[in-house]
Amino acid sequence: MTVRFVMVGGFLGAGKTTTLVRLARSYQSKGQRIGIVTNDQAHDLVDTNTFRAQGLAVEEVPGACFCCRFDDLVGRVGSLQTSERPDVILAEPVGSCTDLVATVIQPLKDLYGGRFEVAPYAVLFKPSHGIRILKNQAAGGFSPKAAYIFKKQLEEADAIVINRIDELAAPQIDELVRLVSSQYPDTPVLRASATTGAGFDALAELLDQKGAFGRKILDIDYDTYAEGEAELGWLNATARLTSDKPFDLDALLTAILTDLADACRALGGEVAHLKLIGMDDASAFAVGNLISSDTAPKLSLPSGLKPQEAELIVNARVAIDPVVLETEVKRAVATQCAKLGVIAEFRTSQSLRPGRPVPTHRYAAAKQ
Ligand SMILES: Nc1nc2c(ncn2[C@@H]2O[C@H](COP(=O)(O)OP(=O)(O)O)[C@@H](O)[C@H]2O)c(=O)[nH]1
Ligand SMILES: [Mg+2]
Repeated sequence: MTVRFVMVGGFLGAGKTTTLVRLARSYQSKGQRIGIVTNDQAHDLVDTNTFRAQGLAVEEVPGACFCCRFDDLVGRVGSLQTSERPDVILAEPVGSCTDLVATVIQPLKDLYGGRFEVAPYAVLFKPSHGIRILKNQAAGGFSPKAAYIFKKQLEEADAIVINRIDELAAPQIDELVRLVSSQYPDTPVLRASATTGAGFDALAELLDQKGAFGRKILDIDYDTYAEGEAELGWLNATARLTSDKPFDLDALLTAILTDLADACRALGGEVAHLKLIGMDDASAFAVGNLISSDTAPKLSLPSGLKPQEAELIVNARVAIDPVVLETEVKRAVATQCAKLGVIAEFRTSQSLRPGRPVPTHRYAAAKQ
């Protein structure tokens, strides 16, 4: 039996995880079984835990992007097929990855056509950085090479989905559609909000289409791509939080995000995405996010929890030296925990610059 493979792309913090949770619920409401595959350059993913905490079956491909871990991707999907017998696989690639049509979609169609039916490739547009990048305003706070990745992600899309329309006024949305359409004239542009669900009927309809999709092979310079990706500092860490009295988990996550945002701003490093998940021992959880240096931290999934013990996972992607980022994360967590009488004991910590992407397969032309 073939399984529908739905991958949704987009830059760091564009709304992929939120979108996939919403799509998962929509497929489930139609009686379809789903499985999710997450992906990151490092281990201990906030996203994996965010999906799992919401009762969704998830496997992860850590350590490099799907394109460089293609066989792992197929293997993880195979595990989900055994355990979940899904009708639909939802896949979330790393938000700094591009060239996915040539390295993931085409190989899946060509080598595993009997197993997978690949959906059109939708890419989410992140307004907070995207408007500045498409208007060539100082690369949206990033370097021109990181902005290059952002643009390439949109170029290979079968459809560009302007996300977060709930935060924009109607004339701003219209202007944004014109901006995107003028630079990607052959690509349909959808308007959506992963938070409210606006535009999701159209997105679901698009993803159900069959035909000549996933065929836009990029003309891409891997040196620029690799250098752009390597400009981002990456930090994944886990910590055990303990206190002799109940503490406000939501307030703690917000305080850590605010502290880190201030620190990154002072260091001059644009935030691509900071995300935190705090989980108590009964699997209740809170998620906090910051998606750029000029937007406010947000508790995207508040918990109302007052635990005495919790697990904290921090995933940070910021345009600064990863060693500095790691130091700042540990300082911010310790400082904000101390204010609430909480002791933070770091268990794991991985900081890195993403390595040069070396895809397992790369199709120079579309075969399927
Ligand atoms: N207001 C608003 N926030 C959103 C929307 N989609 C995602 N977010 C928030 O943006 C942040 C990043 O979203 P996430 O799904 O983790 O992005 P990802 O990095 O692409 O997976 C989270 O705080 C989400 O709650 C949206 O449509 N509207
Ligand atoms: Mg995500």
